[in-house]
Amino acid sequence: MAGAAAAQAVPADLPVIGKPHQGGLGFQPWATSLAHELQWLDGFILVIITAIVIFVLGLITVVILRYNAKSNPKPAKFTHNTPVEVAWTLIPILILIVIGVYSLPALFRQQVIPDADVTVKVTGNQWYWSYEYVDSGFGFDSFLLPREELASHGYADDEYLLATDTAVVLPVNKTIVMQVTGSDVIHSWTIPAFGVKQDGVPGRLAELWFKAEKEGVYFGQCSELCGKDHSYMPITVKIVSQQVYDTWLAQAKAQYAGTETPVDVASAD
Ligand SMILES: [Cu+2]
Repeated sequence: MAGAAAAQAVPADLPVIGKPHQGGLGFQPWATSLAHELQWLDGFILVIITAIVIFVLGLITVVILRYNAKSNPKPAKFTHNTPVEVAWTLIPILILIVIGVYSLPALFRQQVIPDADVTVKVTGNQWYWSYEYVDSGFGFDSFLLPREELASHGYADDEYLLATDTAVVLPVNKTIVMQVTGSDVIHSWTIPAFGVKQDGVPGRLAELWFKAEKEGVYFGQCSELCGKDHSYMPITVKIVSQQVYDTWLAQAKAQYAGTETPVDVASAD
């Protein structure tokens, strides 16, 4: 069957990297500089807020112990203390500036879209994703794999609700730009390990970019509540070597030629 042709170009032993784990608390391993940066930023801000929480708890403890009615029967009556007020205004401003100095450049690196090596338009539909390889003139839809079809597509049992029948295949270490939109309601396309998430809004074309540094399988899920099957429209991305990508691309062009799935946003109901 021609349908399996392109998928066969992708090695079956691709490591699964971007996947949630039972009981997991931290981030998925990062696979792009964007994800690395935002995970670092998360740790950095965690240190700051932990220090603030400990400091405030300390102050409250001092007040409880030293200024309760028993140990301080005659309370002071003053209402202002200028040096303290200046300090509690300036110090938070300084903390916010420090956070801004590190977080704003990270934000700009996500939002300034570089020139793409590969551009893919992704459209959220109720309830599946459509992908168009706009440089190559083909596209395909991507549906949730039912439990009983996971094994035949090379996925593990616990990848139910993550694996799709057709995966987005992209080359490693190349700048990928995803143009994200929606055909009916707002959806949101994300791959946590890439540090990207973008709402797909009907009538608008938003963009996100990433450069994945590790070959592997990465999963995401629609992240904007979009109706009754919102939880059943996962995202599967396979990052492969340029050589494998070229083979896949040639076969995908043949397989999906003429099945481009342009979305007429104006007529969406
Ligand atoms: Cu959704």
